[in-house]
Amino acid sequence: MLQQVNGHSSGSDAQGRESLREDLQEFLGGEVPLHQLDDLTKVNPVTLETVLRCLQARYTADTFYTNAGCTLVALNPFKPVPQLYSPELMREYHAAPQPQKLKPHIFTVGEQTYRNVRSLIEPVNQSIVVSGESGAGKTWTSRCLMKFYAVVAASPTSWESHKIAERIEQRILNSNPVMEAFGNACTLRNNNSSRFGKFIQLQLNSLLVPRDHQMTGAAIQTYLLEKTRVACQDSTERNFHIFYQICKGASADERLQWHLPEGAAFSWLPNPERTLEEDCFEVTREAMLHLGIDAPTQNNIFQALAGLLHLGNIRFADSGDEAQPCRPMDDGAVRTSALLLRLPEDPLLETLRIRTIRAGRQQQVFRKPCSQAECDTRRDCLAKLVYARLPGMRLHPALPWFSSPRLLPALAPQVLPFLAGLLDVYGFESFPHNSLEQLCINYANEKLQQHFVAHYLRAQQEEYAVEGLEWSFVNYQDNQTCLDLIEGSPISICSLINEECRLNRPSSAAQLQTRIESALAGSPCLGHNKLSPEPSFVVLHYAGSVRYHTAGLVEKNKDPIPPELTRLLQQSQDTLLKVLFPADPEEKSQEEPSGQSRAPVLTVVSKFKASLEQLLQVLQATTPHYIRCIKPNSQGRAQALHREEVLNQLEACGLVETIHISAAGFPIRVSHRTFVERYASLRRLHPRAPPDPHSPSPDEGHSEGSPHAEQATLRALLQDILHTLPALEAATPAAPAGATPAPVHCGRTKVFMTDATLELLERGRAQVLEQCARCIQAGWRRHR
Ligand code: AD9
Ligand code: MG
Repeated sequence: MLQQVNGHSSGSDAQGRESLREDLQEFLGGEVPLHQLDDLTKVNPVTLETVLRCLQARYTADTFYTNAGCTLVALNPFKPVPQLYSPELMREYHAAPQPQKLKPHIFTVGEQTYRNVRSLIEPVNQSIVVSGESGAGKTWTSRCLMKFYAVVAASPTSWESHKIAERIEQRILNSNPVMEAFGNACTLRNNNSSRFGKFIQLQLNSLLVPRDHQMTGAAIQTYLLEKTRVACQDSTERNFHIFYQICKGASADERLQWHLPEGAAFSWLPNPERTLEEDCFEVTREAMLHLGIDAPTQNNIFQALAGLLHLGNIRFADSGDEAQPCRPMDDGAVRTSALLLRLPEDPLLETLRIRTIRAGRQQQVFRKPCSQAECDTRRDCLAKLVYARLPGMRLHPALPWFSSPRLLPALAPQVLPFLAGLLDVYGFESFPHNSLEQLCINYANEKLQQHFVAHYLRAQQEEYAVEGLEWSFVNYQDNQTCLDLIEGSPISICSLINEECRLNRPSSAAQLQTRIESALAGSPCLGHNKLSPEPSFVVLHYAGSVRYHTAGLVEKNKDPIPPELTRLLQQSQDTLLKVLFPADPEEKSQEEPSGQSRAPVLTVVSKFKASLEQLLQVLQATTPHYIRCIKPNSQGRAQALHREEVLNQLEACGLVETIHISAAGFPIRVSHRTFVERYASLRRLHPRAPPDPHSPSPDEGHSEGSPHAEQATLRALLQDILHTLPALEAATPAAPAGATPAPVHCGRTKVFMTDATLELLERGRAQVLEQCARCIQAGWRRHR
């Protein structure tokens, strides 16, 4: 069997290897059943297959969390597991002397983060990066961690700080349902898909006396809301939850007031018959109230949302004459939306249908009727403009720190504020049709993946230092090439799309495709674009390949806001819209300037890139903790783990690779004792020269039986065994020419080696056993 395993002979190598691994499972820690292996670095050897097998065994045993070195793997249970998130369990992890000794859990990560912040020797800002593909459980995980902090960090000593903590706890917990109602939607991949990224920073103040610390504030930074969804949804998906909530949850009076009769059809409300657990209007209202958004303001918000729904019903028909504006097909929709947004009806219609441009030396103002498509674009733009400013998504400007700043100075003299950040962004996604939104989402995921790999490598270097190993560089899969393709300089996908915006020239989707494909042809991450009916390009992301359609990409990247639209909203009589769109005191930029005098455009992509860089700077200044969410199946079914889907995710996120890196390319790690017990017999094969009588014996200077003496003896035996390796290698019958010597490192407590070294040792051991067996047989024969 070992000959096969050596890989020098047959095509059944893989099977041979596998069976050897199974045989060795016992020796390498296999006494522990797979489902009880808490840490994937203990799976021996670490391969995609063994990691998957371990995760599968644990999933079947309803164990959803597993450590993987400094990462926690979280399998989505797709079913309620309330006992896993109870306040009692939170307190248990919080109170444990060594929470890492408890079962792997997101609370271990939460507690570790909390303790690191609290460390008075060297407190460092911490962050938890939750990643995984769409629907894997990132938002769920972040929500539970916020609850955890609310429970464990809000145990203040004084009444005054108790009041602060209570307020913060309430606000933190209540921000979730509100942000999810306004920023999440049902997509093909997840019924509650986050359509924005969020980075929550909890301010934890270490009080020197007493040694305790409390949550004294929180800030939420949101990233790139997919606002196009307000006005444009795939027929199989839905708009943001909040629209369905108001339509389903409004009282009879409110229905009347908001013009939402039961059964009314709205073109921006696809799939209204589909009811989700997220459609809970009461929860959102209650949470808004806790956040300080009072009932009248809420009423204004919901009325504006209803106004947007009616706005979406406005359709235009071409007048047939370029000089004449398009006709609205339904006056009722115009009237109702104007009424609900408290806008003057005629200016609303005029703004949607007529463009004002300034041109010529005198900058004369011209009024140009819009085409039907332009009218639609302006209508959509108006909706996006309003939606993106509504409180709900924009919690941060209204409530920059949830705690009242007035209360903080009272604590100031003893306060050391540190931050624990929690990042939950939209997961990697690939749909049948992908546009700028997916490009940005996947770009963000590439950036986070790069941060993860870089950090992991660093962390491992530290571990080797502890084990006293000399660091030798391990190749790991870096996604820099893909990032270069997306954001690199001087030419990348982003730069090309931005250039199109800057030049402001008419260019077709097909031209953009050609430009990208010819300028970036050298990138190995630009996929082969097989014949596609629509202009597109393919990017080979770390998590899979995605085809991006180029139609509308440049326009979306410009995200132009015709100044007339803002001006129109400034005329609103609605108290909320008046605050959101204050009148411009200088009455500047009233008309759209002509093409030549256009100021440099700050594109969606460049804004997104800047905010990502800012985020990464924050992350780099923290000690990161990683939670990698895995989606067991794409149907959202409990107790179903689809091997292929999980394998893809494991492969994509480089989990196995990371575990390998964590073993510095030495996936086999055994304690000194285990190693000596198994391979001591090898010394018979190639005995070492007798020790120099003048050199000190291993246990010299230590009393017999002392831990030091035992350790020294072990080390001496270990060296003897390692000494046999070159001879074993030389005796390998078909060692490939120029094969590198079997690498092995002896750390302070463990021996680190590769698969190849393990095989070599095993072969030697088998030889010894064979020799022994022969001797015994010969002895028997002689005896008979
Ligand atoms: V996206 O990138 O925002 O599209 P997420 O955030 O990764 O995605 P989410 O947290 O929304 O996924 O989880 C998807 C669904 O899985 C949830 O709505 C729950 O129904 C389910 N889920 C996730 N984690 C758990 C859990 N720990 N226990 C039970 C869970 N159900
Ligand atoms: Mg989410």
